Amino acid sequence: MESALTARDRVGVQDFVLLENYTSEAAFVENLRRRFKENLIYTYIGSVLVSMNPYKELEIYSRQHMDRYRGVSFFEISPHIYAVSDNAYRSMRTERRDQCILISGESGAGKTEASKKVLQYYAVTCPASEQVQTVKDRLLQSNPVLEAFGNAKTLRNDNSSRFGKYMDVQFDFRGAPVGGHILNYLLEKSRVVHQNHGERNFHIFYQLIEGGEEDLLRRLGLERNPQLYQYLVKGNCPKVSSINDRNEWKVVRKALSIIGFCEEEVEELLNIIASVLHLGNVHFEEEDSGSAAVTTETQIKYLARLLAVDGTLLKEALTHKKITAKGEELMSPLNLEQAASARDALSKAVYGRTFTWLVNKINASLVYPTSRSASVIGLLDIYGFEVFQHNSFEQFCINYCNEKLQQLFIELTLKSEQEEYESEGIAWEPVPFFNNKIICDLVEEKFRGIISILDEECLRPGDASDITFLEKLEDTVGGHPHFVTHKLADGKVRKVLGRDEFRLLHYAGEVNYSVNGFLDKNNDLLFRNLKEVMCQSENNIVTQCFDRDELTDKKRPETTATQFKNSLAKLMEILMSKEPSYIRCIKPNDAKQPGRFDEMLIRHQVKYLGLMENLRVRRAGFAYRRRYEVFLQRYKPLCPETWPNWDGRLADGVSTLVKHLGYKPDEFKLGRSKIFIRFPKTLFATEDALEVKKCYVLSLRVSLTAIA
Ligand code: AOV
Ligand code: MG
Repeated sequence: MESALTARDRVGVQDFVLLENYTSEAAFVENLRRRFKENLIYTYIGSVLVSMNPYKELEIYSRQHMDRYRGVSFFEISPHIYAVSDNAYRSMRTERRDQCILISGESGAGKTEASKKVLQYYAVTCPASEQVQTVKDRLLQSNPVLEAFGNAKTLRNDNSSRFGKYMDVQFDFRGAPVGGHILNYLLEKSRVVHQNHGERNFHIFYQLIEGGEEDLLRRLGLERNPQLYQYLVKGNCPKVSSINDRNEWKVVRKALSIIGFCEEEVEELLNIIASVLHLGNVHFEEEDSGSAAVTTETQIKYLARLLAVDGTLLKEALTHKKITAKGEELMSPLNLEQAASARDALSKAVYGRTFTWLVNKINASLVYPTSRSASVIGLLDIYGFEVFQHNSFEQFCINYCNEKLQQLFIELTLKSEQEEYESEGIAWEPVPFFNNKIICDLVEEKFRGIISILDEECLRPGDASDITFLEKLEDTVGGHPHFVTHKLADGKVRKVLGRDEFRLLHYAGEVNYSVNGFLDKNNDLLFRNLKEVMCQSENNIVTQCFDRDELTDKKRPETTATQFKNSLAKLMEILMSKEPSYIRCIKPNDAKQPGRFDEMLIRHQVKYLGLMENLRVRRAGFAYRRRYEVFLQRYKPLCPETWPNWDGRLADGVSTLVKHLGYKPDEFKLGRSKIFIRFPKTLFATEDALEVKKCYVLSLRVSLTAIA
């Protein structure tokens, strides 16, 4: 029999708090390496789950695996995402408290896959009735739909989420899922009209073109060749080896009907998707006067049909801007560049609003009027921190969102740890850590944060531009320790940064942002006459997306960044009101390859995710804590007074047990409901004693059988 110690040597420890050398980052990474080699992708830091992306299918998600984790205490069995899911579920049931599962990690680390595993676990293991089965199916099927419309291939991840998603799963008093609700955050709309080299547009476009039936494509006026569409060729990457667009198309079609889309709605939805491709192929030429004229009549014809709008009006709106001068409305012609950007603005608006419509539609299908939700488990899956060669407004928003999530992690892990010591009546030794609040403030602070300054430039009439925005940043936050531009204090220039760039020192690393496009993207304007045309559409989805009230509303809409900031603030409130569980995802290599353990990359993530501090906090006082009943149940065979049953108070039983085991006073503390054990070796010794005892009983049984 392999001794406990050699097994530990081979596969590492399943909880980092058991590491002898727990302050050593090298030991931490070595433990990850050992486990990763054995395909053990999950490891705990106390109750936090660290998950390594295996980049291959592992046989650990079967029904049997799910059953193994049901109702089992966290530390009794090897770490798994199902244990975290089950633990949250049980806390919700027993304590009647809303839960949330926060999944973080950089782009490609495995967040979306993790969130799907959690949802599957609930769908499979929770009690069901016929009606609940429909809810479960719809909850599950919302994923392929939203991924088709909201995910895309980037350089970091072939299936990268380009929107943030928070999903409430609602349970009734029996613990059956009875509904759900999704909140979506800032879709990366710019991808509709432009992709960087090696990247793609949203999956749905390729799925439709590759998988759409012949007569469907004919109706939509589409050819089965993505290369023919301007909006699909920018990244020069029509095919991805890990993606089968044709199969995905079938999956998405089926999912749409399970969610409850009727044929007409699917048709109207696809009309919109096709119209975006046609819009991309609308070209302009310059007339003698310098103004733009549409040269692609066929596209306009298709657009008029698919969007159910007046073609002539649309053509005019694409090349003119309505202005009001002295109470009179005038059509002022656009030049080539302006017309192209009006066209792209329309594409982005149409796609972005349709995406929001889709989320609302899914939400409506997840409401069951007859069922009452008792409590919820929220699942957060956002876009991960990302750095490219070229980073713009989108990366700025995405990375800011990750700062906020990290901030929440810091606050809640430290806070809850402190609270636990307090409520158990145990003295606490604080641990120093980097608090990224300073970076959140730099971005979001009122009046002098980056977003405020950006808004100010967006509102300022006159010569405001991306460059004046950068200058204003230099004036206002130039001295901030996490903000850098090419200007040095002594008037010299820093060569590594361009004149149109600023650098933020994020918790997860440095990112250089190019300010080009910041103002436009933040304003996100769509000319009024284009809106008017869309409001007259007879496509039901378009009508719901473009509300007439918008035309009469004189108030300036909030800027993109401010909307995002406010929605994140609301999200933080929602999350704070729930009991959190954490899944911290780590990406093992940049090549998306199985079996590759890139130490540098992993070390960096361990560092910025604050895992070492997390561990230190967990260990600062006591490495291990167990509820009295759990501790007693497991170790009572080791003491004649507690075996087979202890009738007295639990605390006294535990006290008797540890006295018998010879625990020294500095090795443990007894709280109100839990025993706290300072050193892992104490618990190891107790575990080993239990092992010996079991072996002894076993061998005794064997020899007795032999005698008989
Ligand atoms: P992300 O959500 O964290 O990135 P994903 O969850 O999309 O990352 O994972 C990226 C890819 O890694 C997936 O498409 C799978 O191929 C693989 N993968 C991840 N987790 C597992 C797993 N548990 N088992 C097998 N393969 C896995 V981003 O949305 O880009 O921030 O923005
Ligand atoms: Mg994702």
